[in-house]
Amino acid sequence: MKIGIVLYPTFGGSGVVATELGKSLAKKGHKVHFITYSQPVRLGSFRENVSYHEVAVSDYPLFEYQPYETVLASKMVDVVKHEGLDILHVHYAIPHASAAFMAKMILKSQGITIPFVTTLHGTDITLVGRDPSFEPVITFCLNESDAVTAVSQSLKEDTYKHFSTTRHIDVIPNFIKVPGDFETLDRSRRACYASEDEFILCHVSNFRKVKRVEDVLYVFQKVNAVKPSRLLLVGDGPERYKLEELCRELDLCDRVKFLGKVMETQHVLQISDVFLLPSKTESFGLAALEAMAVGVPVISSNTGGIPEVNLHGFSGFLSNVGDVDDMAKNTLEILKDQASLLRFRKQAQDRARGFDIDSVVKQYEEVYTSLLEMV
Ligand code: GMT
Repeated sequence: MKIGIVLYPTFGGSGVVATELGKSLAKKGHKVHFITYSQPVRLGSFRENVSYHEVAVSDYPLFEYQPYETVLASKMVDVVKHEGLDILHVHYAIPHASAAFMAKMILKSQGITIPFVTTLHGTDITLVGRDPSFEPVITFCLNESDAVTAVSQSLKEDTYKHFSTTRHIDVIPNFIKVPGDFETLDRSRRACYASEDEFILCHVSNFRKVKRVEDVLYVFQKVNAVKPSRLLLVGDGPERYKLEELCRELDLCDRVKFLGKVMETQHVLQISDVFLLPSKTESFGLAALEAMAVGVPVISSNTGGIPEVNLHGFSGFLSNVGDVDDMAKNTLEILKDQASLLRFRKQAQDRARGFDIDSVVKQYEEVYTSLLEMV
């Protein structure tokens, strides 16, 4: 198949899922065309069956806001026509689904039929999408997409709750390639961040309000008071400055390291003992799955789709949003002795195996095939 993938090229979960999906489809022999405004961060170097088409928006002085959606739709038309695409798969509803609809209509007027799949990732429905200024467009796009997928059952239910649509939504979860047994992974860099008797707690996100990274600091403070530990914070975003201030207030600066945007988060995760994800809302929690895949148990909130990934008492623990006392208590339960930590590490990795990339990518291929059979 020739597949066009439209995505946000950044470190965000939707971009990571879209890029890894495209890479995996290309490995299976499909021709994959990424369409977005800059090279996707996880795409890496030159690879077979993969092309990247840049959407370049000119900076006309007339426009206060550049019309990205229009340029994107034009680029989709161009790539579909000249590369002979069979299907478009857009990740994140805004503005990718509406641009895809426009491209589809333009192509139809030229006698070309192209179905498009919209994958909902979370904030496009739970935060941004609920903004009344977007609602009519999103509802329309959900109804007009040839197929809609959501990354968790919880996101599917949220979509029905917030938008007046009854269209069918397939749940296709985030996925991961589990590397070898966690005990064989290289932990030598651990010594750079912690002494042998200290634990390493870790958090990875885009430091937006919804991630509640301040709770990570509060949990860390409580854990560190009982078991000397270090905290590694990966990522960057709007809350970073406030978090640095909070670190100073809590007198934790010498124990907390802000690592910034790290390309290969696996390297940080595999030297960690516990991963913290206290989000206010989270449609799936890809960051937690990435931690579990390298044998790191997860302390998380019990919101959105997280309980579909992190199993309470097995791959980690779940607490109510904001309940930092419970999160700290649960972290200490995991860290209480080596046997407990080892058990949780093994269980976390076992749980991650349920989201194996090969079986999940097959589910997307099935959606494509069923649409192409209808064309
Ligand atoms: O988590 C973010 O803020 C990034 C966001 C995105 O849209 O890129 O991630 C969303 O999509 C991921 C991939 O499907 C999910 O694993 C995340 O849970 C989801 N984030 C939220 O729902 C807050």
